[in-house]
Amino acid sequence: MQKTFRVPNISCSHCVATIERELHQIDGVVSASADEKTKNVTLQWQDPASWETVQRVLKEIHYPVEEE
Ligand SMILES: [Cu+2]
Repeated sequence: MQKTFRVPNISCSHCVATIERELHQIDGVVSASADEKTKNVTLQWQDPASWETVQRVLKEIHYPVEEE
């Protein structure tokens, strides 16, 4: 699975580093790349990771995914 989504709370390179680090810790995440300027995150994952897990983790670290 691959998805690009927006995380409005991204404000600097530290946010980017935190998000990438936390996402990589989810079992099943293949790649995670956040962009400071666009506030977009591009993520690739496989089982046992799920979109629900990703959303929950980002919410827990105070970088919730933008509502669509
Ligand atoms: Cu920051």
